[in-house]
Formats: sequence, C-alpha cells, structure tokens
Amino acid sequence: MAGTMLPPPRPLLAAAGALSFCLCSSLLLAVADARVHNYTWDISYQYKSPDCFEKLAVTVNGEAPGPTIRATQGDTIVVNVHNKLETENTAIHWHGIRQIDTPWADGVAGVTQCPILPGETFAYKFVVDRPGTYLYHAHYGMQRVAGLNGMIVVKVPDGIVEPFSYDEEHTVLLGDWWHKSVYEQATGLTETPFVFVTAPQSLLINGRGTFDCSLAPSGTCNASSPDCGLRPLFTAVPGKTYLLRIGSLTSLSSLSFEIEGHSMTVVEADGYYVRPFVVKNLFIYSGETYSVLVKADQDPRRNYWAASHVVGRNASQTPSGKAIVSYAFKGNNPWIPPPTAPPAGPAWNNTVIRVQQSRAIFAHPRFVEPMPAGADRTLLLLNTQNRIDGHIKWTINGVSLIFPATPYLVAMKRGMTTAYDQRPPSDTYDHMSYDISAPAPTNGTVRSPVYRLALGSVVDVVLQNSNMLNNKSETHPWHLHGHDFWVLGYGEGKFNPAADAWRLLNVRDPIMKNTVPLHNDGWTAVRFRADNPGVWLFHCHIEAHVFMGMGVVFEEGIERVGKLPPSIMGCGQSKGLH
Ligand SMILES: *[C@@H]1O[C@H](CO)[C@@H](O)[C@H](O)[C@H]1NC(C)=O
Ligand SMILES: *[C@@H]1O[C@H](CO)[C@@H](O)[C@H](O)[C@H]1NC(C)=O
Ligand SMILES: *[C@@H]1O[C@H](CO)[C@@H](O)[C@H](O)[C@H]1NC(C)=O
Ligand SMILES: *[C@@H]1O[C@H](CO)[C@@H](O)[C@H](O)[C@H]1NC(C)=O
Ligand SMILES: *[C@@H]1O[C@H](CO)[C@@H](O)[C@H](O)[C@H]1NC(C)=O
Ligand SMILES: *[C@@H]1O[C@H](CO)[C@@H](O)[C@H](O)[C@H]1NC(C)=O
Ligand SMILES: [Cu+2]
Repeated sequence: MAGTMLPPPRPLLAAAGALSFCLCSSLLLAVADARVHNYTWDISYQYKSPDCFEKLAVTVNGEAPGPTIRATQGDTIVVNVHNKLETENTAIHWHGIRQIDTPWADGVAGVTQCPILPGETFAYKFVVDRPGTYLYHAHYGMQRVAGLNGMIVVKVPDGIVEPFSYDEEHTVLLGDWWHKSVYEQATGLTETPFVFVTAPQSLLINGRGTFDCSLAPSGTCNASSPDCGLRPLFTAVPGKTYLLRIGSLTSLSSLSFEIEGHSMTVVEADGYYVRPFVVKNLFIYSGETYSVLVKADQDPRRNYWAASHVVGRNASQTPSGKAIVSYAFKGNNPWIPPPTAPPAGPAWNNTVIRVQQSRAIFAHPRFVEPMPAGADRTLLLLNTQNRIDGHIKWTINGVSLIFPATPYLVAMKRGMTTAYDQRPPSDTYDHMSYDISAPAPTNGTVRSPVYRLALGSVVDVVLQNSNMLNNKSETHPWHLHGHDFWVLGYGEGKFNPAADAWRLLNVRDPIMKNTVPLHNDGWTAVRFRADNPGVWLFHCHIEAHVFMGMGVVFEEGIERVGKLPPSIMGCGQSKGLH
C-alpha cells in the first residue's frame, strides 16, 4: 500500500555548491554551479494593439507578453516586482514550478500571499528544480485576461543528455484576446443579469494577432500598428530539426495548433519527457505546455502557416491565430504570407479526437516516474454550474470557492481559525443518483474551505464533468499548484468508483503533468503525493471559471512550512503581522 512507500527523492539542489551571482543581461561565463537570475520588473498598464485594436494591457517592463525567463535546472530565480498599475493590485504565479520549501512564492493572491499593492515591490525567489517548459502569469482576480504572462524555459545542466536532439529551439506562447477590458468582463460575470465574456476577438501567437480593422469603430484599430500583424514565427534551414516549446495561456479557449505541411513529434509535456508521438494538430489547453520537434523537410521555396484554432467552443466566432514559418532560401521573404489559404483546423465539436490525443500521452520509457500503487484518499469532485443568490457560479461538490481576505497560507500557519471556513468540503458527492446530463438541480454555497491532506499521503482525484445551466458540457483544464500529478485516465460519462477503479490504472507509464483537461461529458483521474508543505490551489485554468468559484484549496504539512516572509502579509487578519 501507498503508506509503506518511501518518500520521493528530494531535489539535488540543496547539495549544490556555492551560488554564483550574475546579472542576467550580461551572462557570459558558463558556470557549473547553480546560479541566481535576478530580474527587476515594472508591472504597468500601457496602450497596446496586439491584434491591431488599441487597448490597455498589463505589461512587464512595457512588454506584453513579458520576457522569457531562461535558466538551468537548479538555478534560483529572483523577480523583483514593482506594481506600477497605479489603481490595481497584482500577484504573479510561476506556473509549473512546485515551490518546494518556498510555498510563499507561488504568487496566488488570497492563497499564498496578500496582493501586491500599487507602488509596492515584492520579491519572488524560488528554485527551478526541474528542466522543462513552464509559464508565468498574473494570479489576482481575472487580471491574466489583461495580458500579464510569459514563459519559463529551464534547460538541463551541461552534460545531461535529453532523449531527443534538435538544432535550434523557439518558444510559442498561445493566447486569446478580447477588446472588452478585464473590468467589463469581471463585472458581467458578477452582475445580475449575468453577462458571459463570450468568444475572444482574436487568438494571439507570441502576443501578436490580426483583427479585421474594418469591423472595429474608426480610430480604435490600426492595421499598420507595429504591435500587431502577421509575422515570422521562425525561419528554418532545410533539413534541420527545431524544438518548439509551446505553451497556452488562453483565458478561455482550448486550442489546436498546427504548422501547415509539417508534422510535429511531441517530446515533452509540462516538464516531463513523453513517449514520442506524431501529430498534425496539437490540442493544447490553457496552462499546458508541450515541446514538439519539427523537421524542415518541405519545399523551401515558399512560406507556411502556423495556426491556432478554437476547439471545444464555437470556433467560427473567433478567427484563427496565424504566423509564418519560412525557410532560409535565396529570395525567400519571411514576412510574405504563404501562397495557400490558412489551414481550417479540425472540427471544433469533435471531442473524440481530442480525448484520443489526451489518451496518447505516456511517460517516455526511460523517464517513467514510479507511481505509488494505491491511494490513501480519493476525492470525487463534481463540477457543476449553479445559480446561487441569483448569480451564476461554478461549484465543486456544492462549494463555490471565494478567496478569503487573509491568505490561507498565513491564516493556517498562524492558526487564525476565523480567517477561513473551518468546515471541511466534501470528499465526494452523491454519485449514485446524480444526473450529470442535466443542469445542477440544487443550489451550492459560496465558501472558503480547505481540504487538509496528510503530509506524504497519496491522493487520487477524480474530476467529474456535468451539464451546465444551458444543459451543455464543456472542457475545463485543471491546474494543480505545488505538485505534479500522474494522469491515471480519462473516461466518458459518470465515473463509478465501484466499477471504474480498474479503468483508472495506467500503472505502467503514466505521464506526470500539472494541468490536465476535464473533457466535456466525461471524467479525468489523477494521483499525486501530498509531500510539499504549504497551501495549494487546484483550479480550472479558464480565467472566468476560477473567478466564478471553480477551484479547491489543498493544505498539507502546514506545521512544516518554514518562517513566513512578512512581505506576504498585511491584508485581512494579517495586518501588522511579521
Ligand atoms: C537583485 O538586484 C537588486 C537590484 O539590483 C538588488 O537590490 C538585490 O539585492 C539583488 N538580489 C539578489 C538576490 O541578487
Ligand atoms: C497607424 O500606424 C502607423 C504605424 O505606426 C502610423 O504611421 C499611422 O499614422 C497610423 N494611422 C492612424 C490612422 O493612426
Ligand atoms: C457558431 O457561430 C456561428 C457564428 O456566430 C453561428 O452562425 C453558428 O450557428 C454557431 N454554431 C453553433 C453550432 O452554435
Ligand atoms: C459538428 O457540427 C457540424 C455542423 O454544425 C455537424 O454537422 C457535425 O455532426 C458535428 N459533429 C459532431 C461530432 O458533433
Ligand atoms: C435556489 O435559488 C433560487 C434563487 O435564489 C431559489 O429561487 C430556489 O428556491 C433555490 N433552490 C433551492 C433548492 O434551494
Ligand atoms: C439535457 O441534455 C441531455 C443530453 O446531454 C438530454 O438527455 C436531456 O433531455 C436534456 N435536458 C433538458 C432539460 O433539456
Ligand atoms: Cu472551467
């Protein structure tokens, strides 16, 4: 049983030698030891036109998306965040970084810290303990919608060989974009009558898109703006192989990404090597990252489309995201649109092919992370949409999560029992009689509770989808902070604990991830070890959905958390604490 398993190995980092400091803009020496990368970021609103429509965007040092953080496994990242938003708080989450021994640096306002006030500076300091492709983004209210996001690339140390090879690498950050402000969106979700955010106006590739300015009021959109438009993704040398590190930080959309005429070999998912598989379209959900190999093996005399398409929701309401892949060939101009029509993308309503791709992802045979044979606790989490006091909310086993004024981490560490809801949420729901193919019949409650997990225990979570109030079901990408989980499996319909337990167990080579889709009309099962002292959010990565309560909070080993930095305090009941 799981209880007798040894704890997983701790990262080697603590054993690393003396840290050598560097200024990252002027890194010249290759240092064998772990390094500290020290960034200073001004977070401010700026007028930007990422899809040619001008609007305010939250920027990092004036840029949206923010800079890619590049480091080597074992390095320390320091980001000094100056909040220059003037009238708005912020907090930044380092997505996929487990924050071992630094749970206060996870960057979730209300869970791991107080929000950073305008005019204040907050220093995030954490170790990137695994190689792979990760992300960062705002985690305050729905602020991510306004643009604060970027990528983190963690390389393997020199001398470590990866299970694939390539000539060059590029990052591809996918997003979706609205012309309504984040305030209008959030207000629509909370007011009565409810107004949903609706379909995004554009899909962005590396922060750039092309909106048809003839559809915008005059003076708001400029197709010649230097911020926007079709641009080269990369230029390939014929015969060479490229590693694309692809991440999605869409606020709503599930995507399909493809490069016209080229297949992609998937080699990494959320920082884990996968058993390589070849796709034409890569389905990617918000919060996921994949690395793919692309071989420059097509006619080099022309350019090709890179394109993203909405899937899982009506795709005809959002034009596809587009960029250009060109070849280094005499006379080729990498800015010229390809001679062909952009790819149409797969049928947006074809759930079957999306589930098939989810099921095709296994650990690389030489990098299987041994999984405990059983779980100490199983959580059956029913996702429903409910009407609560006239508002539309998402609830998990009847609870719609609202972040308390005092961050959970501070409240729990300091024993502030009135700062959050002491009544534990339910481990299960009435799965015998609940009808998942009907809108939720009961009302839920808006609360701030926490699942307390035994430190070191093994937890299985089965996420169960159900029909929304409009009697349809849709995909929710669930993201776990502070851990990676083994993906046990995906199923259709309602998970039946008695009959389906055997279907769960891919014990041979399950992939580990930090984000996983809960497909429409189905369930998804994951397993993780609660071995990282802290308080961790687990939530739908659709910005509107977590804003409407679609998340839960896990705590484990709070007594083992080190001394909290005073900089995370100052709000709610943590005023005046240090
Ligand atoms: C990072 O740089 C800032 C500003 O240059 C400096 O004040 C701070 O001490 C540095 N921190 C580390 C850990 O190097
Ligand atoms: C559109 O942007 C271009 C490039 O910055 C600029 O030259 C032009 O004046 C702008 N047009 C309008 C109508 O603002
Ligand atoms: C999808 O959206 C388009 C454009 O708004 C609309 O014409 C079509 O009916 C929609 N399809 C479905 C299945 O809702
Ligand atoms: C998807 O929608 C199209 C047109 O709206 C319809 O013909 C097709 O049957 C649908 N496919 C699935 C798998 O539902
Ligand atoms: C649910 O809430 C609605 C509106 O607030 C109310 O009319 C209805 O009676 C409630 N239903 C139950 C089962 O509590
Ligand atoms: C809701 O949709 C399901 C199919 O998912 C259907 O069987 C059922 O009749 C619908 N219920 C209502 C109230 O429309
Ligand atoms: Cu969701």
